[in-house]
Amino acid sequence: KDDFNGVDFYQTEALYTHEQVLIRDSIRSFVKKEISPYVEKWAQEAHFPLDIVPKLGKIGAFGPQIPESYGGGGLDYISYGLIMQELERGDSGIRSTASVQGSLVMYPIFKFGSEAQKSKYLPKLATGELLGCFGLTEPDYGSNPGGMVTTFKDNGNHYLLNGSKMWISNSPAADLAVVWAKDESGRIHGLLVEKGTQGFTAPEIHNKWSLRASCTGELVFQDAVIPKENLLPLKSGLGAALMCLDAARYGIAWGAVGAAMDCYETARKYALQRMQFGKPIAAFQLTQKKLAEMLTEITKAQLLNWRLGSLMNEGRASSAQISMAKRNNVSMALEVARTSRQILGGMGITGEYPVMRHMMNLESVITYEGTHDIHLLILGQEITGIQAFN
Ligand code: TGC
Ligand code: FAD
Repeated sequence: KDDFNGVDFYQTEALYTHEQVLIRDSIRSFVKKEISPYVEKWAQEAHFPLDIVPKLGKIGAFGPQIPESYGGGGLDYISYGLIMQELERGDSGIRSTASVQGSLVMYPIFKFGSEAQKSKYLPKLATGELLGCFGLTEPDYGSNPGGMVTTFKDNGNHYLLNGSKMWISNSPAADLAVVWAKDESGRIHGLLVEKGTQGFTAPEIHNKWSLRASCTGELVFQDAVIPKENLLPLKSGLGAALMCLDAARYGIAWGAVGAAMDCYETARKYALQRMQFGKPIAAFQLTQKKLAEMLTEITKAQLLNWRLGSLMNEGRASSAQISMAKRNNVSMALEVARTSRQILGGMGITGEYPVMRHMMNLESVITYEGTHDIHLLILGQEITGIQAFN
């Protein structure tokens, strides 16, 4: 039974408004009812539960920060963060589905799309009637997306798109892909590619040990026929794609804390029950050290998130601040998951407990949306003014 009741050593709840607490609690209840009872089975069977998509839409998990007039939740950034925290407390793959839909598909259409594109896609994406994906990474261009070789060219009344994208969350199940590709002059643009488009396929990537309850795939374009009205008209360049990443990375900074809280709580409860040498293992100093350090790191990450969320609400957060939070919190969560797994001993490797699943999921989370080291280099550039990527 999922009896999770939060981890809040520094009473951060007092920093939230009444509405933010209500939103958090409603997502927490949703996770207990719709995710926790099933997620272990989904992960063990590498099953993406497509029917969760409209349910996520119904609870407002898609585009919470997008105005209500465009189908979003019209919420502030702390509410958005708390939604991601609670979803990832359930599973990083479920949070991924929500991150991609809201921050990587709805956000670029909202920010860079025409009114016709917004009214055609945003309401259906918000309810989960349509599922989207975001294609930036390519087989040979991961950390360096600016080098991408996917291109499109003018072919009369439409474009022809050629190339491929790799590691795309949701892609095999998606109805719509936001794809980043270069025009004939080498400028990057976003294009909306619908499922069923001639020359377009989205094969699934199998045999993942991570994010097994989320589907991941490729996007393959062979003279794919893209109507001209599907180009996102209001911004081009790599910066447009990176703006979407900022929105998603912010959500991940919160989500990772959710996974860490679940691992910590599981380890704390287990340590109090598990007897060795005639005592609960929680009575040993080494276990207490592990628990105390985990709680300290979770608390620091919660405060970092709250402050970052406040800056986001004021429109004052920088990309480097978002990078610091994504990098710190995901790395923290992975360390908490590994330590929790040790506290659980052999039981820690089984699906009886959520810890190993979170740990394996977080290996993707520390890689996608910019790897741990790429975020360090973003911070290095911010500190020194010197770019050390190449
Ligand atoms: P660089 O020359 O630094 O920048 C190119 C242009 O972009 C502007 N810019 C930004 N704009 C908005 N937000 C940001 N965070 C920005 N960072 C840079 C920049 O000012 C410039 O503008 P302009 O007008 O001068 O052209 O670009 P670079 O090629 O040197 O690369 C910089 C680097 C390495 C930081 C960037 O490429 C990067 O972040 N790489 C990591 C790639 C990445 O994060 N990929 C994620 C793919 S999506 C994904 O993983 C989804 S997982 C989803 C899930 O399941 O949850
Ligand atoms: P590489 O870029 O090849 O990096 C390999 C290693 O080299 C890393 O440790 C990296 O830090 C290091 N490295 C690279 N460059 C430097 C440098 N300059 N200095 C120091 N070290 C460096 N992408 C999308 O577009 N959309 C998605 O929906 C999406 N979903 C994903 C889902 C999953 C499950 C996974 C695993 C990935 C997903 N990605 C997605 C791709 C993800 O963003 C990339 O995996 C990530 O950006 C890293 O790219 P790469 O895997 O090619 O690694």
